[in-house]
Amino acid sequence: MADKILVLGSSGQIGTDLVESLREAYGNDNVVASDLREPSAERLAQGPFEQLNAMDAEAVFEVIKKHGITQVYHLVAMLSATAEKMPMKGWDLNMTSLFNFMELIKEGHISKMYWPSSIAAFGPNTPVNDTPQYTVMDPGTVYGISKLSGELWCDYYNKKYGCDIRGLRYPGLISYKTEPGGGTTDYAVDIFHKAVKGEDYHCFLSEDRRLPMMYMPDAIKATIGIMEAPAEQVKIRTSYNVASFSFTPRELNALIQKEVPGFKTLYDAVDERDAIAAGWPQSINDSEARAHWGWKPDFSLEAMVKDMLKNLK
Ligand code: AKB
Repeated sequence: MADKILVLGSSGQIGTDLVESLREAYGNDNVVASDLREPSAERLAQGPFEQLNAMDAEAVFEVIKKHGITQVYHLVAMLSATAEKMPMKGWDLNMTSLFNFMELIKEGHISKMYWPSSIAAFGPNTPVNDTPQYTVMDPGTVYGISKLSGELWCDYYNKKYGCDIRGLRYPGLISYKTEPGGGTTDYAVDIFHKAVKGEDYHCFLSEDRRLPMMYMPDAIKATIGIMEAPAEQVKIRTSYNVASFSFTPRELNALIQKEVPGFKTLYDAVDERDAIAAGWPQSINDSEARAHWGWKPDFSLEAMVKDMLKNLK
């Protein structure tokens, strides 16, 4: 029987690109997009869509049964900056939606699930450079606490009940199709939108704040890669470190300037997101993901900058 895939959060930054790639690989009708928000007319025309609240266990179960869903990509989350403004809402959304689906796997209604973690699961006492897979994890944000807790629950459901749940610790993700919403790493997308409009960018992180980042095509490759890997190769069931490149706002600005002469970034809008970023790693060691299931990114930092500008123009 062909796999039937449900993508939750399909109108978000990752979901938009992921649905497209999954539909190319599995066929439009085998990938059900879903989101709390109403879909665009374009999205609706491309294939099945369900408007769904991932917190509503009954509604979720109905959608799973209606479409005979076998695999779920669960991309619903409140990101770091927004969750700091509404801690209990962030915790509730991030955890309740996860438990709804873990219970469905446990009861045998679906066979495989993807649930992403983040570099936010690390914290101020984590080694900042070449951060290993196994290390101190003391997240200082609600989002990070929910990601670390979720990772441990995914591992528990795997060990205790044999649930096939897989995850990646995403760095900041850069994409041109959909803008991110509510994250600390969003500046690395916002800056490109200003550059192509010929405007200055007022950055909310300080100029030397280095963070690990990844271009969306590589994030999609990693996401589908871990889901398609044979189960025995996915040896880590909390979540895998994955890495691509790291840069500071100053370095990104310099690379954009090479392509867009006259572009300028000003550091006059630094806010509380800079303190969040200060508690995160600067670069990530992903040797386990490379060794276990063959992860390898394609895009260099320079290639990403050129591709972003080309597509946004
Ligand atoms: C955020 O900035 O909150 C996210 C993340 C690193 O998970 N992009």
